[in-house]
Amino acid sequence: MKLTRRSLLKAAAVSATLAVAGCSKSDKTTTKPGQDPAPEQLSAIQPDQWKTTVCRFCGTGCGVLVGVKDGKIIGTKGDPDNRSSRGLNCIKGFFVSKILFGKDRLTKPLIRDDKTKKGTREGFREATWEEALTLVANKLKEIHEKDGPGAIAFWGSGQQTIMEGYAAVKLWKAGLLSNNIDPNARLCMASAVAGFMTTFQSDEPMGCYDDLDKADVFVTWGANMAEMHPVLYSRLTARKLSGNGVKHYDLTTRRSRTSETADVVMVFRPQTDLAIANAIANYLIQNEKYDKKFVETHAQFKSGTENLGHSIEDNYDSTDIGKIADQTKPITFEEYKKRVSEYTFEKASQLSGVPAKDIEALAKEFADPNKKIVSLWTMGMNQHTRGTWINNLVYNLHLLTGKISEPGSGPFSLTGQPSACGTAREVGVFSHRLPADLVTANADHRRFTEICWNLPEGYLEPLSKPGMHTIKMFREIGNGKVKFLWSMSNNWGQTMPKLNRFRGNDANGKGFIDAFIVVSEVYPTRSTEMADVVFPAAMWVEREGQFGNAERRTSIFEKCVEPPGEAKWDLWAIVQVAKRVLKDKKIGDKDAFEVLFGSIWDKEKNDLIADQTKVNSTLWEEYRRFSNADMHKGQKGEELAKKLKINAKQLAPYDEYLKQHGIRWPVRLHNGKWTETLWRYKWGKQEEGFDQYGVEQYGNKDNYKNIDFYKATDHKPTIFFRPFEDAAEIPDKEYPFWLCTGRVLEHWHSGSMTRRVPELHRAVPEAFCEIHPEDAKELGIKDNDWVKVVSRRGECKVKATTKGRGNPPRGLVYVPFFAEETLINLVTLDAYCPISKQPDYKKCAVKIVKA
Ligand SMILES: Nc1nc2c(c(=O)[nH]1)N[C@H]1C(S)=C(S)[C@@H](COP(=O)(O)OP(=O)(O)OC[C@H]3O[C@@H](n4cnc5c(=O)[nH]c(N)nc54)[C@H](O)[C@@H]3O)O[C@H]1N2
Ligand SMILES: Nc1nc2c(c(=O)[nH]1)N[C@H]1C(S)=C(S)[C@@H](COP(=O)(O)OP(=O)(O)OC[C@H]3O[C@@H](n4cnc5c(=O)[nH]c(N)nc54)[C@H](O)[C@@H]3O)O[C@H]1N2
Ligand code: SF4
Ligand SMILES: [Mo]
Repeated sequence: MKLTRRSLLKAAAVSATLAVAGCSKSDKTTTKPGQDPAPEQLSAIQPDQWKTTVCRFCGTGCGVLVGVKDGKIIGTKGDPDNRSSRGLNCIKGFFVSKILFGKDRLTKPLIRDDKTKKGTREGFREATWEEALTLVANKLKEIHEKDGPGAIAFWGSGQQTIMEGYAAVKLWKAGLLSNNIDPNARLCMASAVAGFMTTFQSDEPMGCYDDLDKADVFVTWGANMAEMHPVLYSRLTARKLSGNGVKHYDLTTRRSRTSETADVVMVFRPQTDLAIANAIANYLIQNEKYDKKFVETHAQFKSGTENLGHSIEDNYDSTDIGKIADQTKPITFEEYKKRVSEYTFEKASQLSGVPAKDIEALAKEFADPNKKIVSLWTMGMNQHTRGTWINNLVYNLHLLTGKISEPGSGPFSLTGQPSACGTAREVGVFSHRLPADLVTANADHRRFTEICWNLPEGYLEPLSKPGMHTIKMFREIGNGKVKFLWSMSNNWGQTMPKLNRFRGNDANGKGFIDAFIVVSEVYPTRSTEMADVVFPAAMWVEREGQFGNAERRTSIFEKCVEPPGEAKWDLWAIVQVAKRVLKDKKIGDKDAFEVLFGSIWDKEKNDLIADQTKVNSTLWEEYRRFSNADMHKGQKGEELAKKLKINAKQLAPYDEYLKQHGIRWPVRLHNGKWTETLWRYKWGKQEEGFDQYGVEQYGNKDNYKNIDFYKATDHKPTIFFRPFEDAAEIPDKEYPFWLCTGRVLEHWHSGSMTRRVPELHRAVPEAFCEIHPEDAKELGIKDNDWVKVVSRRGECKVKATTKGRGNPPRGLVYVPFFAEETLINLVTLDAYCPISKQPDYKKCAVKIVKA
């Protein structure tokens, strides 16, 4: 579609309705003409102070200024000094402060007295913190001692603050020597991480949001940015409107809001993105349209284990194929060329249903040396049983053409949660990881961690054995092997795939789990229903914290108000449990709690230090040691720091992040100023955003295009041959539809927060099942009829619509997962990518029955 008047109006409408401009700082209480003010903002009352914060929803990481008067929030607005969002907020950010005020906030610790009521919101009594903490610590200790570190589990979140994640990792990995800690980011970013690590040996994007202002071509490879990253999407549409001939290709399995403004919409059969990406690579090679010199200088070729089958059974990881799923071997360019040659446009078109001419058009964009291309993706590529592969395949295209680490060109993996990067990935809240890209299986990495944490040599050796990734963890909870679970800032009782493994109405007769469950929450949810103990948490700006967004920007949000009732900071609860669990334990000849958490403990008051800035900055300084070689100069970690190239992720001192309204790592002290990096691996002036420090220290700045992928083995990222392999479950006669699940603009995940904001709730009050009009007609289904969505695992009841925001093709239905009464995850499949272990919520087979 050309940019016609109609599409132009649509694009403008998207940006206008989704993004609300922030006022300038001098214009504190008034709103601009044409701007839709929140009721609070109409107030004539002046706040005492505007606090600097960031939105607690998506990975865009928009800045939000919070107006506080007499200890109460009286208004919010976009932060013009936040360089990720430049004053914009979407509708969720606009209403974010209202999530604090739901009528049923949890304000007291709860203990379940009546176990027969497990699975409901009844059977609890209120308790004191002392009683609840002691109970939890005793249970944890008892199970840990009796059944070992494999029987306990912590499930964290990309919505925890960075230091909450860090403290949890320290307690679990160093305190309890258990690798059974994993985040909800496993459901979200694991394939992206595995993609980065396999291709570049270094996590997180090389580029940044500034690329959106400079690109000539955008490709969304499975992302509904208009609804899920609205502020970034408005930046993309702004570039389209201002740039000359800027084009957007939307690859998707269903027409979404994002498709509406795209120039070319390529609706493909689920999973066949693998074939499309390969066909583009094949075209580039066959027609010698790739950048030969770039490939010679900067790339190596590999293939990996193939015919991986599917991880549907509990023990997939220990099967012959499961064990070697991540193995790779070097191949020559010629071998790569030969194998990829199978993927002609015709073949890709046949598999995907996308016209060959559209695939060719996109291939020609990559072939054009003068075009700058940004690839963007989120869950379409990550929630995929070949998620690591498809991430690799998109990197292939940018490596083959050298369209990477250049302003305006690069592959950009979007993150979902506000701190998926900052928390889950950077401090290593994963079963196989340690802070700063280090992994538990590597002896040098464990040794370096011991140095940073003042642990005796060899202390972390027990971590060399892998722990349980999320799906394994929950399968083992269902099977009774994991006996203790503590979850924080997530709602697994609703968001985990194939919920019937532990929700009770399982076809295999499994009942509710009998593990001891602790849930840290702010509202009653499908997870607190299954809890034995509920810890009431302080949320968003009721405490001070840091988030790290999709473009490597770390930001601080200030504490603005006190939490309600006895709700407490999650980090406080972690340290209080640690205090009790580690009582009388020694590390070497020292007190274990003192070694791990002594620096943030107020001995006089026998409590966590009250000043939250002090707690966060103390832990931050400790965490910085993982990323700053300078902090090890002249000490025993110096050699290892050099060997591990740990400087690659430099971080600034804590307070700089508030002063600068967020900074993108690597951060370098340059001419006396802590300066951020926009394009990693590209040599150039630091003050212009290029990676002077990393390249200078570890790389070669005179390389072709002045790029050096210094973290990659031999400084060469990998171009992978990865074939097309089909989805885990494919529609058949009995279950003839693909089910795709996802989100809507107004709601956040399980809806626990956004459904308590009246404006957001009213906008989308219930879930729905989008279906193609012809399919509906054939089944005799009219709009708003109740239907049952039934899979081999379970079913749910929901209203059908043929007039939703999205338009699925024939044979595919779409249901969002925000509604706890719908519980679509009773229907989904928990097959995962054998490398990243991320499950695929985007495809399984269902039938639709009129209810
Ligand atoms: N409003 C709102 N915004 C959010 C969130 C929210 O809950 N609400 N959550 C945040 C989080 S944590 C996340 S992870 C992101 C999710 O952001 P998105 O991934 O953009 O959203 P989803 O609705 O999960 O997924 C929709 C996309 O999956 C694609 N897809 C489906 N099957 C396939 C396939 O086989 N291959 C490919 N390549 N694509 C496929 C569809 O085409 C569609 O573009 O949103 C973040 N932003
Ligand atoms: N069917 C289907 N399921 C999916 C997906 C999908 O596409 N389809 N996507 C998956 C993805 S990508 C993701 S990221 C996950 C998200 O899954 P979850 O993270 O499990 O879901 P959320 O609703 O975000 O849960 C966060 C919870 O934390 C609570 N909370 C808020 N603030 C605080 C706080 O400060 N402290 C504490 N302790 N709690 C707090 C909120 O009330 C909320 O209930 O869902 C996954 N599930
Ligand atoms: S939800 Fe995302 S896009 Fe919207 S204001 Fe928050 S961070 Fe920005
Ligand atoms: Mo996510």
